[in-house]
Amino acid sequence: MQIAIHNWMRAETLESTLKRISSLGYTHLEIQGAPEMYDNQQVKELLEKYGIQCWGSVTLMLEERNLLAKDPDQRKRSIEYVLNLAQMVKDLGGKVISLVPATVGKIVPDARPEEEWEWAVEGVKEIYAFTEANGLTIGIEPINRFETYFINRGDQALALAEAVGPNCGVCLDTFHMNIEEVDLFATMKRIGSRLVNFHVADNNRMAPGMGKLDWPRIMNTLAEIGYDKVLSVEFCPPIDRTPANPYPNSIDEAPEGLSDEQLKFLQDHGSTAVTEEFYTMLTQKSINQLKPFLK
Ligand code: LER
Ligand code: MN
Repeated sequence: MQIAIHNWMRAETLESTLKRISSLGYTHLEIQGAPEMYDNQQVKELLEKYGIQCWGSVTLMLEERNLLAKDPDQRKRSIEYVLNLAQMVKDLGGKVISLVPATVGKIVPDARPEEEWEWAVEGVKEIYAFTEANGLTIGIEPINRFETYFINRGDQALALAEAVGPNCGVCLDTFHMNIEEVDLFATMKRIGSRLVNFHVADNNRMAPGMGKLDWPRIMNTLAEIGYDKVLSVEFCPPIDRTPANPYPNSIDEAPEGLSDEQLKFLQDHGSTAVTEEFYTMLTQKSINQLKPFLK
C-alpha cells in the first residue's frame, strides 16, 4: 500500500507541491484533472526530480463539465475533457481516473432519471474504451448530496460500473461515505474487488486522524477485501472565520495564482484558500496518521 495526495486543494506551482510531499515521505500524486494547465513532459521531469509517481487523476467537474447534461454537445465536450485527462494520466505513467460523472455543485437535475442514467452509461463507456485500450482504470466516485444529486453512495457507483464493463471500478472516499452510507464498512465490503482507489480524509474533511473516523477499522476492512494499492489523501478544510478558529493562521487572505474557477471549486467544497503553513500541517498530519498502518 502506498500513500498519494491530491493537489486541487491549494493553488500553487506543481514544484511547490512536489517539494513538500516528497520531503514528507509521500510516494505518489493524484494530479488534479486540469490537463489544460500542464505540459506532460515538464510534469514527468518534475515527478522524476522529486521521486514522486503519478498514481492517477481526479476529474474536476466544474463549470459546464457534465456527462449527463441535457445538451448533447455539452456531453460530448465533457467526454472530451475526461479523455484528455486520461491521456495525461497515460503520459505520466499513472493508473487510475477518479471519475465524478456530473458537475460538482449542481444539485438540481434537468432531465428524466432514465435519460440521465443512459447518458452517464454512454459517456463512461466511451471513456472506458480508451482506458481499456491504454492500461488505465476508471473509479466511479460517489460524492455527497451537497455536491451532486447523481451518484452519492457506493451501490449507485457499483451499478454504474457494472453497466459500463467488467473492469470498470469504484473509487470510495471516507469523507463522502461518512455522510451518505448507512455503514461505510459494509459498503467497502460490497464494492470488494471493484475498489480501485480510496480517497482519505476525516469526517470533517480535515486530515485523517483529526476527526472521529475509525482508521484502524477502515484499514482492517481494506485488508479484508484485499485492497492494497494506494491511499489518496484529499483533505479540504472547512472555513472558520470566527474567533473560535483553532487555526487562526489558516485562511490565506491574499492567495497568489488562484483563478476564480478554482476559488469557486474550493467554495463549492465548503473551503477556501489556505496558508502554506496550515496546508503543510494537514499534509504532515495525514501521512503521520496513515503510515503506521502500512507496516
Ligand atoms: C473528488 O475526489 C471529491 O472527493 C470531490 O469532493 C471533489 O469534487
Ligand atoms: Mn474524493
